[in-house]
Amino acid sequence: MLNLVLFGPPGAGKGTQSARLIDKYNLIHLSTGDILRGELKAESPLGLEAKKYMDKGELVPDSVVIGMIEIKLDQNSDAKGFIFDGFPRTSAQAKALDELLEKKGTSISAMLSLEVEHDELVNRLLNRGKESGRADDQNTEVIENRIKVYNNETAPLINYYDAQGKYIAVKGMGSIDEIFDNLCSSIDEIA
Ligand code: B4P
Repeated sequence: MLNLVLFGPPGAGKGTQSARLIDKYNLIHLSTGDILRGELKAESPLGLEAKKYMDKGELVPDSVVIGMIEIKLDQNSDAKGFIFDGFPRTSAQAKALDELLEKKGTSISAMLSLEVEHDELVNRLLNRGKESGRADDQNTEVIENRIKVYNNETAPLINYYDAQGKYIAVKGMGSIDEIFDNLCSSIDEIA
């Protein structure tokens, strides 16, 4: 199986690039952000609880997102592999993911980390906010908090995957096509 963690700060292009990678490599896309927004739209109890955190740019509690991923893995037991987009975001989530995959006799193949400059992240998110109406993309304070939370709680996962020999840095500045090519070159070396 090819199991990829697509990693990077908010606005790095994880969702954008995942949409293309799943077609090329025939993988299942698991985005915790998309799943949470789906719950929010359906106004489910989980979605309403998650909204409190998402609107402030804070992380939703680990137990909630780990449970969501477990359900999705079980629903896709015949998959050729997965792209994990926006998950894991904490060390508890990374450990839980390793355990869930081990139970299924598989593991993470690589963690691809998109590297993008701070000002470019803010510009991309504000642009998306204008086009999509996403509440967490419209307010500069919320965006800065998401980047701060990423630096404090999520970026340390680079060390976690590096220790397993799975961390690959990928240049995330440039056009969407150029970044896609960068990602494919890295994947083709390990696939
Ligand atoms: P996510 O949905 O994961 O959102 P994100 O990290 O902000 O976006 P992403 O990185 O996918 O966006 P993309 O670059 O593709 O999370 C939202 C919230 O959900 C979190 O703040 C948190 O509250 C919660 N959450 C999610 N997962 C969680 C977890 N595991 N644990 C706890 N909480 C969790 O796109 C950004 C924009 O840039 C797009 O408009 C795109 O078109 C544009 N773009 C992309 N590439 C570009 C390029 N090369 N050039 C120009 N524009 C580009």
